[in-house]
Amino acid sequence: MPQGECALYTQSLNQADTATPVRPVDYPEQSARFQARIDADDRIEANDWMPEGYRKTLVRQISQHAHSEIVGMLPEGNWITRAPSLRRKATLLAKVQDEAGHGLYLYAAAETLGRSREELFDDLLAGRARYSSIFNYPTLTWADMGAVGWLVDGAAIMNQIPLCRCSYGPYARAMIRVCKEESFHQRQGYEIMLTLCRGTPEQKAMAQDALDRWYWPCLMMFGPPDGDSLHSDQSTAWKIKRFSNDELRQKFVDATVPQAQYLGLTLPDPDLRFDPADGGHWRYGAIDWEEFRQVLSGNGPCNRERLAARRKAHEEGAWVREAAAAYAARQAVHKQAA
Ligand code: BYC
Repeated sequence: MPQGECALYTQSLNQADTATPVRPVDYPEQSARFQARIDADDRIEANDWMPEGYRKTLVRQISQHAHSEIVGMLPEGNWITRAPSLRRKATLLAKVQDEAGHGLYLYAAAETLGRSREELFDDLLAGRARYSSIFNYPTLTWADMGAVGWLVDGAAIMNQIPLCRCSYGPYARAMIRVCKEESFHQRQGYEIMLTLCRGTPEQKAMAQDALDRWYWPCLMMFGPPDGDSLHSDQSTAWKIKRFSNDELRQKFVDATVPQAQYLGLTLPDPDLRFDPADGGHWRYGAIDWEEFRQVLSGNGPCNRERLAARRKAHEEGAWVREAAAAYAARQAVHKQAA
């Protein structure tokens, strides 16, 4: 396959290249040529030369993203058996299955950078890898399915649309389909909220309660404030990131306020105010960054439960992996004999 045409879902990467040992230093001339390609908005492909820092940053971000999708199935999976109607159940089931698909595209994209899915998954199960803070919160009522779809998927879209233009081709291409599906997820969540808000006073109160619990953690999804962001400067120079954490957070708040108003719900932020400067923005109050730090340190409401659930699923799926490997080995023997 010629350079630059590496397809995402194949095993056809140039094996010699991916097996190249990690270089202890990057080469200044190659680095300068690489940066020039980035500056010219060229797409970097799996077999292209890249600085080790770029590779590592991408493996970190893409694998964290993949883990988020897989762990993110748990809070919503919790409600599949209790959805209030067949239509709601079918839609929620489809959404949760989509998240599994996103995880798979993303693990495949990370594999193009030379780390296997097994290694990445081991990192998650051993607690060495991160996944999004948001999935460490519980889903307590059916209204949470509305709030998660509307706000969590809404925040995900805000963050992921710019990733469709990320400099690394396989990641950017994976994001295109992910974003289309996230749009459907966001709408299904908003429609649940709308139905509850047009229902009985009890249903509307349930929607408000879900909004109260999910709003602030959703603002934290965008990462620490720009001044505390470790990776933003380098990731921006490499065009992995196109907007800063705070810029995306502001866009999200600006989009969410009118949506909440339409629902007749109140955002749980007494300091929220409209600022006409700079084209008009909704300025938000102080975020509790201590809560964010606690969740990242493993002390969120559901951190232990989430990892335990993933470990259990992994152990219970061992026989499927073994059967698939045995089948593949037998097929290889048949192929050789033919
Ligand atoms: N949670 O230097 P910074 C979804 C970490 S999937 C946990 O700003 P960066 C969905 C960060 O990793 C949603 N950790 O980092 C799925 C770093 O620590 P390390 C997931 C966080 O990478 C199913 C440290 O804080 N989306 O929406 O430049 C159902 C410093 O941060 C978080 C993605 O993964 C967090 N929220 O920027 C429904 C998108 N924030 O690694 C929905 C791709 C920060 O040095 N990822 N940290 O130990 C990104 O765009 C970027 O990685 C981030 C952070 C904006 C998240």
